[in-house]
Amino acid sequence: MELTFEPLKNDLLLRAAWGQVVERPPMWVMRQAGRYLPEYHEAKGNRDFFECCRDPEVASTITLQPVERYAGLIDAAIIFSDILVIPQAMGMVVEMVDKKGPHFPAPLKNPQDPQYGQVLDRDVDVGKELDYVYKAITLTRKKLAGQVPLIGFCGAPWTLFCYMVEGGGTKLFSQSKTWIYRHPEESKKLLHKIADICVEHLALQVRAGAQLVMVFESWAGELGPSAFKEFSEPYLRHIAQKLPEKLKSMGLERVPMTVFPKGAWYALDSACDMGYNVVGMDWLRDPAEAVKIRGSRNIVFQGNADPGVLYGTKEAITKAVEEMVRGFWVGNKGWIANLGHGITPGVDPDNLKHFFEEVHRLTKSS
Ligand code: 1CP
Repeated sequence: MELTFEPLKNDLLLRAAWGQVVERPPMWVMRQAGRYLPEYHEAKGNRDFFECCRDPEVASTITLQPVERYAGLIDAAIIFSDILVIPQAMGMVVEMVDKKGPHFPAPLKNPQDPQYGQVLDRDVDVGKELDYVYKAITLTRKKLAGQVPLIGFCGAPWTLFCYMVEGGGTKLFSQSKTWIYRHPEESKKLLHKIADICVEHLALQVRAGAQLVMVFESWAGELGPSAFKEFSEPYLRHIAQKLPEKLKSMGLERVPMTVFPKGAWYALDSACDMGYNVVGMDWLRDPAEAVKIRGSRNIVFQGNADPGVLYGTKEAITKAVEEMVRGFWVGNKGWIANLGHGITPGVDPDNLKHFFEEVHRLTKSS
């Protein structure tokens, strides 16, 4: 059964993501609903992060904040949730420690850890475990009333695997590397299990009202080219292949799919052939070079200014936008303007406004 919502007044993001010629590039930024916004802190109060995710009213309010603040400039909303809801649905405890980030009190130590078997054997009822995400999406679609499309997302298997074995953020990735280089087969079993849950979670987000889905492979760049081929790419491909099949079986239309293999600059060429419509890119890649690598393929790029430029002057921001426009904006298609990673805490929200205005100014007449 397909839910119905008010028709979109601004469908620029969806047209661009399908590879169509558009009047200007759509714009949004990763982590746009978050800590740099004073209204985010106000809405969150002293509530726990995951408590906010689980409350559809709060989650939808926070999702809408950047859409309201940047009305007329921003072309998408992204549901306020987190990639770590999947490990939670798989039975793991994840806490969000203020100012520190995610913490798993009991990460998966090794394949002999009884928890590893339990996580693998568990029959996860995603619809039940993550029902609050779908409720938040449906409520957000209603509140958006067609202003802009709503993006759903999940973490990619390799990135989620890292959190599940490290127990939180890490610089060394020592546990993740121990797993893949000592226990490759056991690692792959877990990656496969996560990938199937990703498909299910994305499909249910689409059923609830998500109009584009994005897969965040934030730790792709921790893998070298051959390890990426072995431990990340197969699972990204699995998601891109299975999601449309799953949607079809549920009687739902396809939605555009984005993959963001952060840091895996060597994999750009193969990322263009993984079955996604949009490939997200960090700031280590020159836009014009990326366009050359893409060649004639009908793939859309998303990115890629250094998020740190928003700490800079207005002139520095303008220069960063000019570089993107020069490299990415060819033939009025193939680009969704964004940063190369999430917007960071401490950025002045007016600098993001300037970023959006400059994209607008530099592309509207071309
Ligand atoms: O506007 C949005 O994008 C909001 C939705 C959103 C998304 C897409 C949040 C809210 N998190 C994410 C994805 C996410 N979460 C990623 C992938 C994108 C990326 O690479 O940045 C990752 C790696 C996480 C894990 C996570 N959650 C971290 C990173 C920790 C680390 O290892 O460096 C952190 C700090 C969080 C908490 C979180 N998630 C979202 C917000 C707004 C916050 C901050 C919570 C707070 O302190 O209030």
